Amino acid sequence: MPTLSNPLFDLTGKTALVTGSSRGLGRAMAEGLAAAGATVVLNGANPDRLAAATEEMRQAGRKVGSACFDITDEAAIVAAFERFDADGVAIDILVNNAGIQLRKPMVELTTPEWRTVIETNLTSAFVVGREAARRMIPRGAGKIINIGSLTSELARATVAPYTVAKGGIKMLTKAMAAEWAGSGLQANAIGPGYMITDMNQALIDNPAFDAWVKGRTPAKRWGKPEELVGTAVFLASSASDYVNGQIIYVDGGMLSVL
Ligand code: GCO
Repeated sequence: MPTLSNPLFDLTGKTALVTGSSRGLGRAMAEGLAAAGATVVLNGANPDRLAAATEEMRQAGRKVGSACFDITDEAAIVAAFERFDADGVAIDILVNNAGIQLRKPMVELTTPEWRTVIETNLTSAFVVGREAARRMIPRGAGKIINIGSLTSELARATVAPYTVAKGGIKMLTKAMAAEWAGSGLQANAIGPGYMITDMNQALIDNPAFDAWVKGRTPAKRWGKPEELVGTAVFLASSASDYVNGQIIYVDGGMLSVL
């Protein structure tokens, strides 16, 4: 991980909670925020996977803790933030990353399946964001980074609930800015393009889809999770103190071309 040269991007003394950070994009962003000086609180619902990730980062010398809770369980979220309060942990940076994908034509989709994706990918960002903001507002400062998607802008067949949720993430980010910017918080979003993750492995392994991504993306390749780190550090740092309600696409140019 490259070292920092500009204090604007220095996260020393800050604590960052990254939901869904045992692996994938969340883990990559957690590593990057830690490399920029933050103390990172990893989150996941699977205690074994979370403990392993936490230990790996601790062995690497990172300042890291963990909070095991399911981001679809409001009581668990509230209890986690009450534990932060009791332990004197102030969450300065929240990355609402946790999410799932469910690929199925809408005519075959059940309503419970629809609700599960919306709850996991959108409602969770509201609930965790609300709990974080309730603590950030009295401090007059805080950074909220929601993770959107190319599908925050464009739809793809068979991923309707994911698309609707990620479109909601874009507008939730603006709603957070509308209500909380005046209290010193900055709420923004990152829209990853087609990234190499476990969630996308089935697509990567599909030669036709792989060729489509490489042909449709000006950069002619899938993105790497660590390629989100620069944008995450920017939005988590004082370098973005006058940036609010924005979504920054890290997509190899896909959204910019027909
Ligand atoms: C899909 C993928 C996408 C990517 C990403 C693109 O099935 O099309 O899962 O949704 O994960 O969100 O920005």
